[in-house]
Amino acid sequence: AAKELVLNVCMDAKHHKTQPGPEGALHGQCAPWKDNACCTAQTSTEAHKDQSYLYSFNWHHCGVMPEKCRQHFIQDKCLYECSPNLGPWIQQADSSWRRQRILHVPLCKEDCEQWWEDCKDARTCKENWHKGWNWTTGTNRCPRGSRCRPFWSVFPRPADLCEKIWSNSYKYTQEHRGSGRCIQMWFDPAHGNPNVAVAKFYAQNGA
Ligand code: FOL
Repeated sequence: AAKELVLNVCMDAKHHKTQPGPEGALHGQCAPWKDNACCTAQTSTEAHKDQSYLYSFNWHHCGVMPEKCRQHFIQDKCLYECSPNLGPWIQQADSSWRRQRILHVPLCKEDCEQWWEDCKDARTCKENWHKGWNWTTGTNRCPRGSRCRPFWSVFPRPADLCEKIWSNSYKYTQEHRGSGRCIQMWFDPAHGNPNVAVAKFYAQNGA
């Protein structure tokens, strides 16, 4: 009985709906979640903007982020804001801006590796993007003493990127897309949402 409590839920965070449900239309890369989502249409639109009101977060803090890399950050934002299938990994966060967070979501190997591949030449000054920025201008800038370096240097392996950038929201796994054992950031909604079965599996077998 306890396992149902973590299925089909939204985390109690900054912009999430209290319960998942259909959203006529979601914007761009968030569209796959429209039949059952934790994000509103407005949040899905904001997830595509460079300096959205969601977190005032600037992807271009070390020069313009290449488009192919930016798409992965948009997809990460869509999964984070819209997915109703992250329940097994929701934890209390009790930070200033959210009561709950996700921890150790098992990301499919290919999704992590493609993210790293498409971002390896982008630049950043920080390994953990949750903390330690200079916010004096209202958006995040590199803190004193940090230097802009390529992602391949800040995150030598794909696991370093996927795990460290959002404080272990994700866990890098050896599980493959379509296996039912890992969460996909990218999916084709024509075949339904593959993460429904993944949440069920981990609710039953332990996250
Ligand atoms: N994507 C995923 N997968 N997991 C996440 O947890 C996640 N979180 C965000 C975006 N995408 C995500 C939210 N991003 C700050 C910085 C980034 C951010 C939200 C807030 C921020 O205000 N940082 C302050 C510290 C704030 C505090 O902890 O009190 C800083 O010091 O820079």
